[in-house]
Amino acid sequence: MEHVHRDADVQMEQKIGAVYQALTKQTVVAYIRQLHLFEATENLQAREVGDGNLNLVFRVWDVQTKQSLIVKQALPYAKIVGGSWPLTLDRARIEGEALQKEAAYVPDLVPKVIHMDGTMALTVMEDLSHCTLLRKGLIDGQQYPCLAKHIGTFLAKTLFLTSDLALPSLEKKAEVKRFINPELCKITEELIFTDPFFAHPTNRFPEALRPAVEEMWQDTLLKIEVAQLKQKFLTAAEALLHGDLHSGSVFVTQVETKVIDPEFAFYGPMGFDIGLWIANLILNYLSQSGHLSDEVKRAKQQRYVEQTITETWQQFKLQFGDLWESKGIDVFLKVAGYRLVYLQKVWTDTVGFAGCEVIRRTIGLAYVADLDSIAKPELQLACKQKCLRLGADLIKNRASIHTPEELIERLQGTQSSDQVKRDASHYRNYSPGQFAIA
Ligand code: SR1
Ligand code: MG
Repeated sequence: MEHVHRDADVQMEQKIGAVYQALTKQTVVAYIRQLHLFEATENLQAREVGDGNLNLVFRVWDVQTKQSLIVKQALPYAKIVGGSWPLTLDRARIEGEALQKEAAYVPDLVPKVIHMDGTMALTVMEDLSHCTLLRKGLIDGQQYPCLAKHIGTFLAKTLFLTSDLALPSLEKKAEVKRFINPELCKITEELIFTDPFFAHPTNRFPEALRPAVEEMWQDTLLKIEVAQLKQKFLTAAEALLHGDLHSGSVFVTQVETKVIDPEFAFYGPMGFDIGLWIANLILNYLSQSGHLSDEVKRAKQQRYVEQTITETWQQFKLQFGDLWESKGIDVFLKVAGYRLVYLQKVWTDTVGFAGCEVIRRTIGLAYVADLDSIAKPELQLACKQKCLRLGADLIKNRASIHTPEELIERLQGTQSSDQVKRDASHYRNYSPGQFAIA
């Protein structure tokens, strides 16, 4: 009888993978069995562990040996919305190839790819369950001493070495072509650079925030600046970007940093990756009055986030400069002063893109736990109000925010206790219905 079951298993395993099908925790085990990645396959178990917006993520492990791995599979639609938002499966190829590309430059800072399957739109990779998702760690008030150095390194190497600064022209154009990613770029064009700045149905925010949001929608000067940032995102093929470098795309321990999820990878402006990274640190910073009520602890955690912003840029600048000297190929790289001008332009873009990300994470479709898990509604609204103000400030004034220190001054400016108290007491007058997300 048992051999009949085994034959049926084998037949099912042979079928899985022949054509695309979304995996379940049963079929993922059958799929993994046929790859012979585990020493033995009788005791495999699987669990869906994905909490992202787009994909299925399974952890598969051997109950006996504890050996484990991760299977990430693209669905033919955006999971956050459902079947009404179809989405290309090619993003799994992009993600796998981007991870391999990054591994060539920063092998210790990305998960190891074990297997890729274009038909099933999946990547099998190293299990990082011993790490914490950075967003969660930061919300919980944790600090990670190596983080800024690691992310600065990741950014400097991946951005410099994939750009025209380091690659011969034909090779770089071939990479632009390989990483053309129109459908995922369109998500960013809409969700970061368009919808939050207009009355669009994808936006989601509490009614009580409407006056502040509508005021922002009236701000023509802001819109002109956002339009220019969007234009840059649409056209500036400077380097191979991660494309979605937020704190939910980073796993950490006290000594390790792993950047995951580059399915949005494409050739775009360098400041976009750095800006998203800094924006998500800012979102955490601005949320802390909703999480840490102890003022001393909060001040300490905010200093840590400030340092992480400054150190990331310092590391990026330092390592980008070293690569400029050692790996640069364009003759203009030897012209005195060009490096400073180049980096200043990347910084200005960074500040503007950070502003757009802060705003869209506050009122757009893809919200963040930093803000949305703040339990007291009036505090959550006060924090969101600060995010809107600072986001618009960064976008409009990016050309006069010359350094991370100047950015941090603006960040600290949002914390004036008078302002926070004024915002919170203002929202205390709202009825419960107005706190609900529309
Ligand atoms: C429909 S996807 C929404 C967001 O999730 C991804 O992580 C990206 O940030 C995207 O903008
Ligand atoms: Mg993601």
